[in-house]
Amino acid sequence: MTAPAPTPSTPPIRLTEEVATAVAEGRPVVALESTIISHGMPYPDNVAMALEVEGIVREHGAVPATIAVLDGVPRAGLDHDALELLARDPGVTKASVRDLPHVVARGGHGATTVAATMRLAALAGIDVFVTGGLGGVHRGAAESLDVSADLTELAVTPVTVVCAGVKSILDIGLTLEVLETNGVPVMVVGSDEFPAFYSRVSGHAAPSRIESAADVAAAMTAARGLGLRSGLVVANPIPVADEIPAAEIDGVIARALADLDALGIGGKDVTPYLLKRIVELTDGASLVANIALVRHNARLGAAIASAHAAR
Ligand code: PSU
Ligand code: MN
Repeated sequence: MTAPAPTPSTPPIRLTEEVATAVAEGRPVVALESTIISHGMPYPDNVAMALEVEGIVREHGAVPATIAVLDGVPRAGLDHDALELLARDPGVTKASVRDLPHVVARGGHGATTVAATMRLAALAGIDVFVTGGLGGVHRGAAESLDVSADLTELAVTPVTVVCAGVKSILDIGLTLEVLETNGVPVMVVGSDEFPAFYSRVSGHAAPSRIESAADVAAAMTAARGLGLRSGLVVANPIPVADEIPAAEIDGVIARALADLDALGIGGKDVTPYLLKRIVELTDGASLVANIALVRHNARLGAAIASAHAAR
């Protein structure tokens, strides 16, 4: 039997010329996700945040590449119209890895989660990715088995994810356990404690502590040299000035979780519901903190991409 002739195929992901050139020349590029735009923040704060974060990445010497699927085509690098569509079109699917084939095959629009963005960033040749918060092991997962595909993707895709830790809507301890099981390096910037998104403290120790973007770049090089195929998590604690104290946010989160239960919401709608409810219950204070920490992460991510490109 002869092997079937290769079918002429289109590239799996379309890069803008700017992103393609930067990747080809080994210049710093930072991937950005799009579920945070479509399902993580209300309109129009979401599109304003997306544009501002791209600007911050540029100011800090890297090329931003926001990733999404549009009309069935995975893309790295989006224009203003595309960001606007993701921000306000209710027909945009929240796309994790398991959703990608269907969104692509039916020619739909998909806003990519951390997991799906990592997968597409790797296809595009981008190895640094900035977001706000990572998905993880949900509280009550012993019963529900609700564990974000972000964690399984981190086990198998070599992309560095800059985040502000994980929210206490999740079980932070179990999330760190699963990352450990999967061999994913977790490094906290300038703190001995793993951060809890809105607050700098979580009660969980940092698996490892680093001090600078250069330290992350060195760890990325070491991971590749050692043949690790996993991603790296860089947890960047929210700046002190923007923090919501744990004591304050914990009550809000408990209330949001109770409302989730009462409504019987499950599956992929859990995280978007909780984020929206927390914004409501804090009168928008959680949104202000969320945007502040994404800005902070964008500065660090651009510095990591620059330090890594210089190695
Ligand atoms: N956490 C946030 N904002 C977000 C998300 C998580 O603070 O927008 C999004 C990210 O895209 C993340 C996804 O990858 O939710 C996780 O969803 P799930 O738990 O369904 O895997
Ligand atoms: Mn889930």
